[in-house]
Amino acid sequence: MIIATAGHVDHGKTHLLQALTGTNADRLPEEQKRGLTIDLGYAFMPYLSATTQQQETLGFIDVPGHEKFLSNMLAGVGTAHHAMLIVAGDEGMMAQSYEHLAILRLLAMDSLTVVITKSDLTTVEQQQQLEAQLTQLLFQQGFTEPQIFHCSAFTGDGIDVLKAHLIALADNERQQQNDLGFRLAIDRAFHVKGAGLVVTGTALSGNIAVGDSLQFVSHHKLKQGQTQTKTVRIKGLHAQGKTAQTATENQRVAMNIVGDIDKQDLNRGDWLVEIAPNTVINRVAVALTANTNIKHWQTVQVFHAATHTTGRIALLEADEVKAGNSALAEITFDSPLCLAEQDRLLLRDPALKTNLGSGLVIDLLPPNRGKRKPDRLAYLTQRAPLNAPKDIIAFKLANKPQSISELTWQHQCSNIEQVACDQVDNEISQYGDFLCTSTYQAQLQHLIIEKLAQYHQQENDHIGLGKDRLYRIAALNQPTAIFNALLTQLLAQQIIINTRGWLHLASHQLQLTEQEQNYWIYVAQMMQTSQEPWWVRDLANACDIDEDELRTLSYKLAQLGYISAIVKDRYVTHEYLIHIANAVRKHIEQNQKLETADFRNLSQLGRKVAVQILEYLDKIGFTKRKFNYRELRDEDLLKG
Ligand SMILES: Nc1nc2c(ncn2[C@@H]2O[C@H](COP(=O)(O)OP(=O)(O)O)[C@@H](O)[C@H]2O)c(=O)[nH]1
Ligand SMILES: [Mg+2]
Repeated sequence: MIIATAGHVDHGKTHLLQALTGTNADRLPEEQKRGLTIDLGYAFMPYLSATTQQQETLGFIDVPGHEKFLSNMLAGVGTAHHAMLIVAGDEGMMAQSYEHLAILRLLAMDSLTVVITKSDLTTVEQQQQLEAQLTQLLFQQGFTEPQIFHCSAFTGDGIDVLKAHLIALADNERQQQNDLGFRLAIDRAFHVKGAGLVVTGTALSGNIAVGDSLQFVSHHKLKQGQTQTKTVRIKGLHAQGKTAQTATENQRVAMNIVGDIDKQDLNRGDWLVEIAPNTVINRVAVALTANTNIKHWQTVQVFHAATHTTGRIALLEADEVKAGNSALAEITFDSPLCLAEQDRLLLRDPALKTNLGSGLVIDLLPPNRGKRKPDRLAYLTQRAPLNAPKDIIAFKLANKPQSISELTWQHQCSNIEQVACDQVDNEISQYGDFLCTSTYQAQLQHLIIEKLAQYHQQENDHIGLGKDRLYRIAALNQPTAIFNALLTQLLAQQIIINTRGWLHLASHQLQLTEQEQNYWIYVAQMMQTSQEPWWVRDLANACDIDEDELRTLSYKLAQLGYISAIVKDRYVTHEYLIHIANAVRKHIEQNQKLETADFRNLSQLGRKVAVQILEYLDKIGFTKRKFNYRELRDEDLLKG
């Protein structure tokens, strides 16, 4: 376990840690000369655990109290789950005591221990008075069970009682979730003679052992838009200040690493992780807790773990959030952060130097559009109170199919399939990288059938449509792997039929009467006499059939897929279409594109009718128009 200190400058934080651990955490020469903490310091306290009956170690991060070094203070408390607020008994609460207390509240520390120190300088009455004042203040701030201790670093008064409390706290720490990926927020890097590069930091989650490999995520590289990570190997480890073979979450860790990496590549706030994000995170959705009034599009400083950036808050529900309230928001970063879901961001006003609030990350990939649409807000409202990864994953799956690789880094969890299957009542199927519930599959199949029926109603002169186009109208933005699998099922069940490459409902199947069949043989022969598409009127004249009668027959022939209307009333035979499609396919395969002039050459058609056919091929989704040329869109269509 790690406990971070907090409190006003000169209130005795560093001396208290020395009394608890014997270590002076002010390690920089300048700090020792000035007696002032500037950067983070570290100290360790060995103890015998009552639960494990083993020698364990409690780690401390000592932070500077001076407001000038607040970003260092935040890098310290940003990675710890437990804090100790230290207040000098002779001075009481001062500016940074209040400020740090607000930060600890906003970061939702698992525990807060309050220590009134320098008891050798105060009377018992003074101590009792301050304790009463603090109890009230803490209660107002939402700390319902404040633990307040009195001690002196000079006389040792109260140190043993405080120690016993901290040990009990460590022994009761929440059960570790060992299936999470290892994450280390780097705070220092240096060279050790003979060993090489060493980095230190706080392990936020997971386990690691000597010999393991990790991915180095650099904020500098993220800024340049690079998500590519570098692999490093762990040559040696220190956990909680001692040589170790393994290290685990909530420990201070020092690692001797090897890899294609130099000390100057490493900066405070960078990461060593087991599972790196595969995308740059520039914008996230958060559950916002406001500490002051917050306005829409306000500029903010964003602190995360041991790093920080600037950005803006987009409020999703109103133009302003009042102090003390919660709201849904998006935060856009000026430079990307390496985040996981449920990470907490501290938000400060860069100009006023106040704590604006905090944001709990609830969506790492918010949609580009419709961030304030009612269904999006409803989704976020339901998502916000969920805590455990298994509950969040179940919720996401109930909403839509999920990519396993995305869930893996979003939740830093390497056995997503297992978690998903254990949790969701609904049966889960896997299609490629996607997981999907049976309810969702049923919904999507239903939608495919519904869209196809609609299509039949609207385009009653055509038998059906190609797979690509059906995907676009029925399963917009859904994973193609799932769509393909479901379509295959529908085809196998003969709910959907594939006739000459056209997909249509089984119910949408016609048959020609004997007379119509005879007409069709005759019409088909006539159509073969010309390479040009036929207008119904011309065809009726040529075949000597009543024009209206032929028009009705043509609809039916088109529904059956024998002929196709390239524009209203103008038809080509299916064979002709395949012949044209083959020529187009071949041309595009050889030349990557097809221009109108090329098409006229290969079809030997006049300009007007050539354009009609080209536009028809676009409409059915065989080709796609770009500028003045065309590319293939669904090359499986019209194969004969
Ligand atoms: N009398 C007394 N002085 C203390 C005690 N703890 C710290 N101090 C003094 O308070 C000053 C600030 O202590 P320090 O630990 O550096 O405070 P920090 O800035 O909160 O880390 C130093 O001059 C210490 O000698 C204490 O328990 N009793
Ligand atoms: Mg200090």
